Amino acid sequence: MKTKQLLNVEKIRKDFPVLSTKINGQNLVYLDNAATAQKPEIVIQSITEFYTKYNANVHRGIHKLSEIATLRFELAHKKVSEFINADFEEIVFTHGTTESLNLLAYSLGTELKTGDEVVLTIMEHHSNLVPWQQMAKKIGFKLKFIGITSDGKLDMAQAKRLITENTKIVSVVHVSNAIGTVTPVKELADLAHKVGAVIIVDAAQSVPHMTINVRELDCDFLVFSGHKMLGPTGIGVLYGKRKLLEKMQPFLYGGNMINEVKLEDSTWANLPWKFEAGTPNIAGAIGLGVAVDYLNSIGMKNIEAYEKELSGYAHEQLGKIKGVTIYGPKDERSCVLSFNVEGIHPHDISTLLNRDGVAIRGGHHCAMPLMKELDVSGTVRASFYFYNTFEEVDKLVESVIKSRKVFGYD
Ligand code: C6P
Repeated sequence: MKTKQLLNVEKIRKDFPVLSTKINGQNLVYLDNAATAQKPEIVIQSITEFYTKYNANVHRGIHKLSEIATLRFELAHKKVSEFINADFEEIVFTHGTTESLNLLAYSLGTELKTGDEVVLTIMEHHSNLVPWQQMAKKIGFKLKFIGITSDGKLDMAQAKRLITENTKIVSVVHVSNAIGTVTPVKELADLAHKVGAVIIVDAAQSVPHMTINVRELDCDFLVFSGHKMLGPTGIGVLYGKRKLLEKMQPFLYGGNMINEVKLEDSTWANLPWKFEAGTPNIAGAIGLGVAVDYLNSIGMKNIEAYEKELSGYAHEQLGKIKGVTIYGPKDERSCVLSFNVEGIHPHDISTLLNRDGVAIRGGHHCAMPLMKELDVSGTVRASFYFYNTFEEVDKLVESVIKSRKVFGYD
């Protein structure tokens, strides 16, 4: 086992109440962080505090509680905007990545016409595929897909061929939730901009794990979910370049997003409120702001470096087990590790690992086209976060070896 520790993980783990849970009499080994991350005590407390001390609606009442709630809600916007180096007006709160992508597919897709092309990758999560399919059927634009190379990287040679004068939108996953591939977003942004297209980045699996600077990436839109980065469920983010958000039509209409309403027509509020119709998830937003504070206190650079070591170690150890195939690239990868054990279905591995208290995900990971490309029905996926330890990787490895024995393999 490696001893190098870039973070004081033992201390960090004390901040996460759920990590001391026992499963089947064993210590929980939580390796399903790509599905959702655990929450530190301060995030949980911030939500309780909102409901116990200053619960009120935002942007409406003149009373004291509403004033506090509004200030804290807007502070959460500010924290998130600074976290990715965006301006305050460029951050819209949604319910999550899925809603952000639906908003973009609808609002941008409506502006397209027959013959226009939208370029995706075959690695997309269903939430960056199905909305585009539906809009393509309605509007008549075409979908094109960038494939992957035999070593699991995005096929950039194909990307260069597919992004043409007909391309209006490029929408790509930053880190594959299914095989951990990191896509070269800046290079794709340059290709898209050269032909006058906009680029959308699904950053659900990157924002929690690495420093994201939207100005450096030069992406036009970037979306992510709060719950994968220590925040609560039901809160997510849509970043958009100000000039593009200003031009875009709202997706949802109603209270909070208007400037003036007459019987026959209405005008819209300023950014970002134009895209936040109705009562928002106030507690969720405040919790996300506190999650951002927590991540900053650890340092995204430290998180990235530690996770690289940890998942590298897992890659190396799992790779030594007979019958194990690991998917995705060896380098330029994130801390999502997808594998299969010859002769054993991913769901069976998940069940056996659960007996040992090891929580992983088995299945298609909402990326069915990618599974088809890999010629598998699904994979076993261990996904790490900075509170995971090298001992937990050892436990995962032991448990996989044990599972093989249960199935009669030596
Ligand atoms: N992936 C996983 O186990 P929501 O559900 O809206 O918070 O996020 C959707 C989503 C979009 N893009 C990517 C790359 C994702 O990984 C996810 C969520 C989870 O992999 C649940 S399927």
